[in-house]
Amino acid sequence: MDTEPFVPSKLGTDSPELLRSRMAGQRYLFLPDLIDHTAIREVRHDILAVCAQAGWLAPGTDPDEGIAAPGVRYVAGQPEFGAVYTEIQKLESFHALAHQPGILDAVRTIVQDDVLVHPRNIARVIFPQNTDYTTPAHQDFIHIKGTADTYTCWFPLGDCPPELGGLAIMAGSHPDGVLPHVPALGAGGKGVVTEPLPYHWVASPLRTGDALLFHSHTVHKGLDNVSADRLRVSVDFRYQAVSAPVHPSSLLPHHGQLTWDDIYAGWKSKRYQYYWRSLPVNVAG
Ligand SMILES: O=C(O)CCC(=O)C(=O)O
Repeated sequence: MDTEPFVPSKLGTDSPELLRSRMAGQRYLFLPDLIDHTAIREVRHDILAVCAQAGWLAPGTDPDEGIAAPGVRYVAGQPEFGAVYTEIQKLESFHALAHQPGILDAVRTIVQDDVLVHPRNIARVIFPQNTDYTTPAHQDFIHIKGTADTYTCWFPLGDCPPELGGLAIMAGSHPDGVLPHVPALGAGGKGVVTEPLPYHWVASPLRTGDALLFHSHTVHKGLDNVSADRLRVSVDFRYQAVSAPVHPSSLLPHHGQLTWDDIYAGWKSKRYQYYWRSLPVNVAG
C-alpha cells in the first residue's frame, strides 16, 4: 500500500479531547511548526560545528548546510562516530531543546499530568547514501522500558525534504504491545518484521519546527537519506507523566560514554542540570 501523508494536529486549535483521541487511535501526532525555529537553528549550528571539527563536512562549505565531505560516511556504533557523538552529547543547547514549551504543552495534553522530560536525549546524524544503515522499523519501548505511555518527540534540525528521508510511522500500531524484535542494521540495532501487520505507513516531508510525537509502542522507521551529499540531523526526545514509572536507564546519558558531570562541565546554566532529581520521579527498574 502507498504511504499516506501525516494528519496534522494543532495545539490550541484542536481540542485536548481530539488530540488525545488521535493519539489513542493513530498513535502519533504530527505537529507542524511546534518548535521555535531559532532554538532549532542554534542546535543545528552547534552539532554541525562539532561535525566540521571532526572533518565530516565538505571543505569550503557553510557548516550550517550540513554537506558531507566526499567519501566520509560513518554510522553509530563505529568508534569515529562515537568520538563525535560524545562531543554532541556535551552541548547545552541540545539538551535545553528537549524542554521547548510547545513539546511540553503537547505531552501535558496527552498525559494529563506534570511532564517528566527524560534527560537521555538522542541526536541522530545520518550520512547520505548510507541506506544499509537506515533506522529499521521498531518500537521505542524495547529501548526505553518504564511506562509504555512514554512518548517520543522526533524532529529534524532544519527542513527535511523527501530526499533527506525522515521518519515514517505505522499509523495505529500497535495496541497489543511489544512485537518481537530481531537484530538489524541501523540505529537501535533491532527491528520488527512489519509484513504481516495490518497497518499502513504514513510520512510527509517536514519543515523546520515541525515535530512528530508518538507512543512507545508505535512502530516507526527511518527513511533513506538519498540526497547526494547532505547530512540529516534530527533529535529523539522522550516524555512521560511524572507519576508513571521510569526505568533508571532513561535517567542516564545516551550511549554511556559520559557521566552527567562530564556533560555539564562546560555549561553556562544550571537550569537543566539534574532537574529530575527535584521531581517526584517514580524510578522502577
Ligand atoms: O532518525 C532516525 O533515523 C530514526 C530514529 C528513531 O527511530 C529512533 O531513534 O527511535
